[in-house]
Parts: sequence; C-alpha cells; structure tokens
Amino acid sequence: MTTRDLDMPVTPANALTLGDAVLRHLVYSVGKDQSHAVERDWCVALSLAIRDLMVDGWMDTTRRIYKTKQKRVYYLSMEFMIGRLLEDAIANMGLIKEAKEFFGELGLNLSDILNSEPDPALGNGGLGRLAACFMDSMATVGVAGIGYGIRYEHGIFRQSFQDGWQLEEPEDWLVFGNAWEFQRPEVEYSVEFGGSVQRDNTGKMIWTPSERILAGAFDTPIAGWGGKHVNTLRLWSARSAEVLNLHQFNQGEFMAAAQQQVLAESITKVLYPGDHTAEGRELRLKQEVFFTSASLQDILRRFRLDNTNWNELPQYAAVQLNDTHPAIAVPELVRLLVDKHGLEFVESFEIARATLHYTNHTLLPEALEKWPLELFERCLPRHLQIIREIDNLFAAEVAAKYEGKNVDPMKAIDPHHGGWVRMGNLAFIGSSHVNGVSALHTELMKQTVFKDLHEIYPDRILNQTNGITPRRWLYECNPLLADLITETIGDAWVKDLEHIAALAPHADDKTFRKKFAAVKAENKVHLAAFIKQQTGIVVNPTSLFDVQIKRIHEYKRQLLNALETMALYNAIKEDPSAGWTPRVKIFAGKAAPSYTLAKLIIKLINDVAAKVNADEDVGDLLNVVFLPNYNVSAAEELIPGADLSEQISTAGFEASGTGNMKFALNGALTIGTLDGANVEIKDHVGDDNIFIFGMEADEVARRQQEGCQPWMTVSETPRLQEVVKQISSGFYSHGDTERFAGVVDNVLAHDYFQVTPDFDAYWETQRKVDAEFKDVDNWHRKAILNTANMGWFSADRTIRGYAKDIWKALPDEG
Ligand code: 26V
Repeated sequence: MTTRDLDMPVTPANALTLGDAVLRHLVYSVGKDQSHAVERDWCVALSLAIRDLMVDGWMDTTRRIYKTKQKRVYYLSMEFMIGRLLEDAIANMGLIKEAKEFFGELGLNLSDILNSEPDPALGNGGLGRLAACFMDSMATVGVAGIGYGIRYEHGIFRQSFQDGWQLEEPEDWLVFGNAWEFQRPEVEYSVEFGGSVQRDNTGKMIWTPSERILAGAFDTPIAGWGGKHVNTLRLWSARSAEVLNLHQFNQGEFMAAAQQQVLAESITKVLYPGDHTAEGRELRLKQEVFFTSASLQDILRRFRLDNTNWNELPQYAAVQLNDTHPAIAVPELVRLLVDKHGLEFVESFEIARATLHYTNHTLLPEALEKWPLELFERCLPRHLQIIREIDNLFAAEVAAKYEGKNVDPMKAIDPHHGGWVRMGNLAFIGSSHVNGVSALHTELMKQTVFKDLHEIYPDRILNQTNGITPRRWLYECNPLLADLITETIGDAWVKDLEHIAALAPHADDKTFRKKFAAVKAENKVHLAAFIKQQTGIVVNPTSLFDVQIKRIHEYKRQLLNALETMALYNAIKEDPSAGWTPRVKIFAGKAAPSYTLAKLIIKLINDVAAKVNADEDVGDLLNVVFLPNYNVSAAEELIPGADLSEQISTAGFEASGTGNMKFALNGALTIGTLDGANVEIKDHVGDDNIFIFGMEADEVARRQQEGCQPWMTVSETPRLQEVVKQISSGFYSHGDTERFAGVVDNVLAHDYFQVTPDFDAYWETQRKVDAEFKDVDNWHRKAILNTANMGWFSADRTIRGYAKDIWKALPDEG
C-alpha cells in the first residue's frame, strides 16, 4: 500500500486527459472494470470526469464574485426542466470531439452513453424549461446566478398508452444516484408551519409553529459556454427535524415511529402535475413555502457574510420569482427581517420590494394561484398577519396618490367569496418589477389581470420576451445543422446567436440550399427511426413532418389539429389521386392526470392514428403518430426533423411559447396564430416565411364575451360538420357513440377556445403549406431564412434584458 503525502498539491483535474480521467472514475468511483462496464457505468464515469473539470471554474467563479462583490441574481422556481446534463456539460466545456474520439477507440458510441442518462424532468412544461435555459444563459453571459428549486424525488409522471388512453407511472430519475450533485449536509434551514401567534409584553409578535421541516441543499454546477463562468443550481430536499422516535420504536410501534419522517419527506417526494385535489393543494402550498423560505434564509446568510447594513440588500441581491409559486417570498422576507433580525415593518417591506421581481407566465384564470384564507390561517398564521399589514400599507400608499380609489379588488386578500389570498396581487404589490414573457402577453397583462395595479404603478410592468439556449437547442440537438452553419459562417453563433444572421445571404445560394436540404433529410431519416422504435409505426421520411409537441391543453388546441387531420383523411379518401402532399402528423405531450378532456383528446388522436395508419387506400399520404412520454430528450430528437411547427393556440392565451422558437431555429416553418411570441417570430422571419392564420386576440376576447353559438358555426363549416358527425357516430371508436361525447359536446356546445371559428382558416392555410412544400427548394430557402433570423430569440438576449432592466446586475466579463 502506498502512503499518501499530505503535502502533495492537489492534481488539477485538467492534468489528466479526458480518457484517463474517465477510466480512473470507472474504476475508483463506479467500481467497475472496463470489461464489465455497461453504458450507465460509462455515463457515470464520464459525468464525474467532466464534473471534476467544471469544479475548478466553479470555485474560481465563486471567489471572483466574492472578491468583486458582483451583484447576485437568485432565480426562484418550483420547476427546473433541466433534461439530461451530460451532453450540455461536455459541449460547454468544449470536449465533444475528445469524448467522441475516446469512446470511438474503445469501440463505444458516445450518443448511446449519453442516452443512458436519466432525463431529470423536474417541471411540467414551458415555465420549467425556461428556468433551465436561463441557467445556461446566465452562466454564458456571466451573471452571478443561483437557481433555487426543489429536488423532487420523482419528476413529472412517465406517460404510456394503454389502448390509446394515457397511463401515468411514477418517474424515478434518482434510482441510480445522481453524478452531478454535491450534497451539502452543513447547509440546512428550518421551515415552519402551523401553530399560533402571540404578542409578547414588548409588543412583538411571537410565532410558535407546530411543525418544523428541515431543508437540505444539493448543488449542481452549471457551466456557461467555454466553462469559465460556472453557476449553481441549488435544490432543496426535505427531512424531518425529528430523526426517529426511538421511544415509540422500542415499544414496537415501528410505523408510528417513522411517521413524522415520512410526512416531512413527502414535501419533496413528487412534482405537482397540476391536479386539483384538496390534499394536493395543501401539499403544494407547503412545497412553495418550503423552498422559498429555505432559499431566502440562504440568501440572507450569504449577504450577512460581508454586510451589516440591511438596506444594502437590494444593491447586492436580486430575487426573481418565476410565476407566483414563490410569491410567499414577499411576506417571508418581511418576516425574516422583522422577526429574526429585528427590523421595523415598513423598512422591511421597502427592502423586500426593492429586492423582489415577479414574472407572470399565464393569464389563464385557473392558473393564477389563490389560496383559501382558512388554509393560510391554519398553516401560515404569521404570514397571513404580515400580508394583512402589507395590504394596509398598500392601501395607504394608494390613498395618498389617488383619493377615493377603491383598492379592495387590488389587495392581496379578498375577504369575499369565502376568503382568498391572491398570489398574483401579492407578488405584484411586493415586487419592484413585474414582467410578461412576450410583447403581446405583456400588453394583455396591462389590459386585463393587472389593469388596476398597472394604473397605480405604471412603470412596474415591463416585457422580457422569452428565449432559448442555442447550445442545447441547436448545437447539441442538431449536430449536422450546427456543423453546416459553422462550416459556412464560423462558430461565433454558439456564444452569440445574433451572428447566425450571416447565414441569410446563403439562402439564395443553390449549393448551400442543397446542403441544408441534405441535413434536414438525414434528420428526418433519424426521426423516422426514432418513431419506429418508440411506436412501431413506419413513416416515409420524405413526407412533410408536421409536429405539435407540448402539454395537452384546450387552449393549445391539439383538437383543432386533430379535427383538421380527420378532415384531411376524408378528403384523401374521396380522391386519393388529387396530388396530396404526403404528411406525417406527429403529436406528443402529457395531460394533467385530472384533466379529463385533455386525456380524451389523447385517446381520440390515438384512435384516429390507428384507423388512418391501417388504411391502405391512404398509404403514405397521411400518417398519424402520438409519441409517448414527451420530455426534453424527446424534444431534442423531434425538433431537428420537423418541417412544420404547429403553434396554433387560441390568440391571447399562450403567454409566449418557447417550442415555437426551437423549431424555427432548426429550420421548421411555423403554422400559427398571432399569439405569444409567434407575433415577434413573424416580425423577425418575415411574413413570407411563416403561415399565420385565424382570429387575433381582440376578436377572440370579443367572441368569448358575447358568447357564440358553436353549433351554428359547425353547420356553416361542412368539412368540420362531417368530422363531428363521424366522431359522434362511432367512426373512430368501433361504433361506440359514447366514447367521444365529451369532445363532441365541447365543440358543439361550448368551444371556449374557439376551435370552430378558426377551423376553415386553418384548413386553408394547411393547403397552402401542402402547395408550398411541393416546391421543395423554395421551402428550404424559407427554412434557412427562419434559422438565420432567429438570433434575437437566444435566451442570452433575454438574460441581458433582465440584467439591465430589472436586476441592474452587470455581467462578469471573465
Ligand atoms: C400552474 C400550475 C397550476 C396547478 C399546479 C401545477 C402548475 C404548474 C405550473 C403552472 C403555471 C404554468 C405556467 C406556464 O408554464 N406558462 C408557460 O410559461 C412559458 C415560459 O414563459 C411560456 O412560454 C408559455 O407560453 C406559458 O404557457
């Protein structure tokens, strides 16, 4: 045995070649030799080797931030849809080529190894994926960012289909451990619930909680492009304050002894998938308080390391609230300052308001959080008191400015209708900036949900249109296109996507168009293989690949797409030789487990797929595919192979969309409504290179208010009428006339999301798509112009916008 020389300097990770480092980890960390290692083992060994390389940059970054007192940005989010981390880390560290070569020499395929990593899906959809893109961009731009969230033991459910119906099974991303995280047992905070509040003899409020849960930190380093700036994603895991009731255990009451622990740990057990049971709601509120309180305690501790003046907090820390889920930060920060640090209430509120900023991500009434007062009284009595005081302060502020203004509808607490805490109002009142996520959405925020508050604080609302990281969403997911772009204009676009504009002139170059077309063709062959492997369905890779992938929701109108598919099927059947453009309709997305209609729409699409795909008269002219278990990894497979991107939400309802940006960047043309960021995408790619149809937001709002008669519209839309008749007569359900009654009833009697009045415009526009796809060379010219004109939609631009307008945090230039 060798003895260790304690004075020996630590060998920096970069002293080894990547290959040697991987082999060392395979043996000494994974405990396997090469001959027995399976892909997962290589994946862990490679992750650890790359992580080592990131650690030096991570520590340098931290030291630099402390030294320069760079302002820190804290991104509080219930969701981080990070997806697999290994390829991202290798790419950002500039080691893709080296890794490929190393495994090549061993006769192994890097992409098989990358695919063996579990996909952490700690989110529901767009809001969570945006948080992940922001982490990448903050590190690339040099913002001193820390992401705070929850280390869910189980991310969003795994979706499969049984006879076409959605089945939900628990997801298990941590089952083989997590190579990326560093557990920090010493970083632990107590988060309290319940109990009562009493005034002591000095007049101070004393909260005696009845429940205490500990939050423990797990850190994941997030490297920016080039690996120089490395930020942290800190996720909290819950633990009982009481380890085990040994007394009960010794009495043989094993279940009771462990109960406290099980209850406490249930807080971070599972991601909330958006259902609405009473027990579920209480757990969700506790999750929100849990991670928000732990994060704020951590932020204050860090601030106190080198600062004693609380009034300087906003100068050194900006806290971004990702939707209202962490809005409890408003009273919690005030509570920490008043109850724990002895500040006055008014001063504390001023500090909190100057530190906090709130992003709104939806105008849908059911997604705007509100909690029963009763629940707050029971779980958070001290916070409720503080919210009442904030409301009073707010009312006084308004009264001083506008005499006679009725503030009640704007307050955080609504004492009527049974009593509610309105989290959107609370977040607005307690933040210095409130932002929307696309130009249209921000405008609608001002006109609708926050109309009154906007009148009082006209400078508070501003826009920051969403963006996506070009590293994951082009460089990594589409290596063929990335290589072609780099070969043509150089590689500056990876770090600064605005450089991709240099591609535009090449749209007029026939040779380049050919190369671009060859890349798309190869990506489609790859996607066809993926579809076959996932579903068994064989599709023709030369068909038009028409893709709609996102959460299943009425406002996103997968139903409109499905109805058009059925109408197209009828038309093809009627005249198969009419020169149709062969098309594959590809769907993917999860429905919330309790969202009955969304689940019925999935079943309908699966039933349509079964019928259409089996019809030999139709053959390759139309195929329908619903891929199970949509997640970040599936998106990375699908997007590079798409020709057409479906962004067909009811105008006024999609706050931004970010999938729309990913498709356009990868050279798919969009068919879409003037909704969310589609409006800005159209402005950038040009009217000729996008297919816009349907009603605009103001018309939709007018029709919804007037109340329309969808059955009349259906009767005036023959193609749609026929399809609705077929569905009700059991055409897609083996004669079962009841199965889709819920869908038919919705279309005919309610149609809140205006599928029927947009149907014809959508049909006509799809036929325009058919015609344009026939001129394949011109199609590719437009596709190139989409890619070339998407530079502005980099999340780096978005982050710079937040840094300048909201956080006032200068990036670290390195
Ligand atoms: C609401 C709820 C309510 C029930 C429990 C689970 C749950 C989870 C999340 C939400 C809020 C959803 C808001 C959201 O994801 N909005 C999306 O945000 C994207 C990023 O800004 C944007 O691109 C999408 O248009 C928007 O729908």
